[in-house]
Amino acid sequence: MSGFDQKSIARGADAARRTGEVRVILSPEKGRRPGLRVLSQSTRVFVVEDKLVHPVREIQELVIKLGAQISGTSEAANVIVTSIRAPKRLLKHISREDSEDKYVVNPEWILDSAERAVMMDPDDYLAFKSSKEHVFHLPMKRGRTPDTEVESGMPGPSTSSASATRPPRPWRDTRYACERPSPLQCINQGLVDELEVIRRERELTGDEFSKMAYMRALSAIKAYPYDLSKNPSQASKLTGVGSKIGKLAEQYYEKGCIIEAKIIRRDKAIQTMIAFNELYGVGPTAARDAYNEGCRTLEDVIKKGKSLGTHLTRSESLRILPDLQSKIPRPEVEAIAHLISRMMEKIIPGCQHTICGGYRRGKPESSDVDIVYTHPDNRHNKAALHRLLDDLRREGIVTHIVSVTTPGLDEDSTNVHVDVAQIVVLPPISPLTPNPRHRRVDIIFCPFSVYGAAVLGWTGSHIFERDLRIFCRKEGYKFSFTGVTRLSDGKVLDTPTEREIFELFKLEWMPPEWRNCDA
Ligand code: TTP
Ligand code: MG
Repeated sequence: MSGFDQKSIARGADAARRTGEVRVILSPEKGRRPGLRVLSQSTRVFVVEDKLVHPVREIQELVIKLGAQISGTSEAANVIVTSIRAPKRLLKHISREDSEDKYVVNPEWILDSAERAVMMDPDDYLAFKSSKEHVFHLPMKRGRTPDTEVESGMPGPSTSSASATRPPRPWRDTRYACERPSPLQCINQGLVDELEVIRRERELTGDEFSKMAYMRALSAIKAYPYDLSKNPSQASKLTGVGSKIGKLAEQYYEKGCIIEAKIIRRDKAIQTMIAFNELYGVGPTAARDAYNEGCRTLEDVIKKGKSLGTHLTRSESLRILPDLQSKIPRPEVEAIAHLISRMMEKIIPGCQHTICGGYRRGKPESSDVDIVYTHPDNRHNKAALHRLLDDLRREGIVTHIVSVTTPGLDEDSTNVHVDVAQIVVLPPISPLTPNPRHRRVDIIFCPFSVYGAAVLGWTGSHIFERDLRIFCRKEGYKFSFTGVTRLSDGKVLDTPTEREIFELFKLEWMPPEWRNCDA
């Protein structure tokens, strides 16, 4: 049981003690994955030395050998290993909070995991019963009710289109998410939610490779319209699901959960980073950096100037934070779009618009409002959005303009002039919003010639968009919400409607309600 340098363990532990870092990577060769991954990489173990029968180094080495990490402090760990059976004695080594909130298990958890070559359920190895109910849970996906019973292939609760109730075509095992009808809630949603917990952890801890593997797998399962509980081994046969995630699917149907996801759900560090990540303007990397720099509350993050770009003052950010964190029900999305569109109509009559984003895909609640505008007469284009913002500000509807950009310089864009404004609005008092809240709104104004691309690009979901871009490259085009470029001659094609783009790419039409390829 060797190959691990004692000094590196001590160094990692010291570093963790100093920085309180979440991730302490202690593999023998930097960047190399352990050959045997029995425990998961998201598992960070702190070993309490007192009363241990085995030398602490041996236990630590075994933890690393099995693919998990050693934490130098109990604070940085999500599993605490101890032979102590008396809670009072344990409190000499770790805080009460850690003893109550984290998995505190006996060393047999590791030894049995090693012997059986599978991560054992820490709930079966608790050092003692905690008197406290565990309070940390990953927030469920926006607008989702936990454990909702769903009928196979029901796309979502709220769309008006008749196509919404039935998949547009029979299921086929295909590689690209944009070819697979994917409902808002699928028949195997419980499994998808568990895999999403792990995907999110990989995203927040910066493991891009593993994140992509979970993303592809959960997206393939999201589209699979048959009940996997009847045949769990079927999961690994789906394109995009490897044998490792296939095994996790089997574990899910055997045990009712994925053990790694269970540990992550109770991981306060991950919960905290998720909360940071949900702040406007804080990506997964910034969330991780903020945590590693010692931020523990949203206020800490805002004080560090990490949220909402640099456009709002600290006190402003804190004041409107609770509003921005709350989700927007569909009727309010519609009311906000109506309000803005009425003003747009006054500026340039004859404008067209589509409410895109999650709303268009049928989500019952959204975190923002995404509206794409156009006008058949191109003369109106350039000033339209700026005039709209002036009017909205004058009426007191816009409270903050976070950014106004004209994409075009980055390599993903065409040279087509498209304006994008990220704003915060405060709708007027009305029967629908007797206590109005600040809401985030993205407004896109594009030429009529690329309206289809803009609507398609802003409808999502993210995985749908990602695979759409890969799919269209295969067909000889580059897709962006600023237009479709033919790669052979660099020409930006006229795509005033979404359907033209599907036809161009030889892609079967996908109704928006069936583009929910993310968890
Ligand atoms: P979002 O508003 O970020 O996401 P959403 O509307 O799907 O969900 P919600 O607002 O409720 O959280 O973006 C809208 C769509 O635009 C998104 O589904 C896909 C597309 N999009 C990208 O493809 N890439 C991006 O970087 C962004 C910001 C959006
Ligand atoms: Mg949105």
